[in-house]
Amino acid sequence: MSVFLFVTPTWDAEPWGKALQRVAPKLDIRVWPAVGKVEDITYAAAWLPPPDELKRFPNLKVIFSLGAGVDAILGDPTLPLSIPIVRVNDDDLTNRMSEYIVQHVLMHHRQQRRIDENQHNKIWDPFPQHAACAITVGIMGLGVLGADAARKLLMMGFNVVGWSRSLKHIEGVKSFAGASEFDAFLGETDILVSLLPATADTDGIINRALIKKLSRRGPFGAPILINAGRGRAQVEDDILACLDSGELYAATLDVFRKEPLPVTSRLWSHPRVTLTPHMAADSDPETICRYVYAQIERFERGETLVNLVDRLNGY
Ligand code: NDP
Ligand code: OXD
Repeated sequence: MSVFLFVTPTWDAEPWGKALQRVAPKLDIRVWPAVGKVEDITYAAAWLPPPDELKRFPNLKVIFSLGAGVDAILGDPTLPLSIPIVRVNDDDLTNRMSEYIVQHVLMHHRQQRRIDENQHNKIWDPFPQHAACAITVGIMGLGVLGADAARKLLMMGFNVVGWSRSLKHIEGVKSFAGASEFDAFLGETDILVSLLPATADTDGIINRALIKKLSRRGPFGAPILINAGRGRAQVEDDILACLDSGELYAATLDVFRKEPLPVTSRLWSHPRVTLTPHMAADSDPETICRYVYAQIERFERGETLVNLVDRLNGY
């Protein structure tokens, strides 16, 4: 008998439980912390689980991350290595992320903040606009989300380059890979988009040294940063210092080292920062529950799980 547990301390689990029950009416579904007997639990789906929680279930067969990022789950060092972790790879979430990336690239490109300020001050100023092809968007993390955003930005007319650990072949996108090609990638990038996972290798990668290596040939004379990957990749004091000095023209940040972002952070009020509260790409309960249950059915038929997390690489 399979028993499924949702562990989502920061989310309202009710819509998730209801959605899974619609998909799998006979499944015994429990919602943390009302776990019942720990031996019963065979599958768990988690978002920001409390440390040490998932190791409590001796019969746990698979863990499903309710997001594409798995750093919060992998951050628990007590998690048994033998339990496979499946992450979200789903068109709905991917489309939402691409919407966010396209929206913010366009927002900077079309100088929407300046237009809003002019409207606020009742200033009629049809300032000149440049073409999308005058800008190169560089995407760090050319995985599921980065590749989709790259294709959609190409359709808008931007030049697109990408950087990942392994070389990618996406039509129209110049691809760079690994540490040896990082500086060349940065040197071509006017708008840097980070869709990197949080791992030991990406921790603090968006720092002043990186920002200094970005292109200054773009129409704004200084680069722009969009981070919708993970906050741990950014050094927030460096970003603020670069915005103050003009080394960075502007930034859109969806993710932060500490979430919620403390009210004392200067990022809240910096005139060149657009800030969103980790909402670039929501996970939709109905869609994700269908995805999760389809994987459970595969697993119970003895087939392989897909979109497994590589525990060694950390994503
Ligand atoms: P993927 O695993 O498909 O892609 C990750 C990409 O990052 C891969 O291209 C990988 O390279 C690259 N990468 C990882 N480590 C390095 C490194 N050290 N150097 C260079 N490249 C590296 O993940 P997704 O695209 O599905 O998601 C990306 C991230 O987006 C998630 O991990 C999550 O943190 C974040 N996210 C944020 C959301 C939000 O609402 N803000 C919503 C959903 C996700 P390679 O291909 O060679 O392995
Ligand atoms: C995710 C997220 O990883 O929403 O899916 O951040």
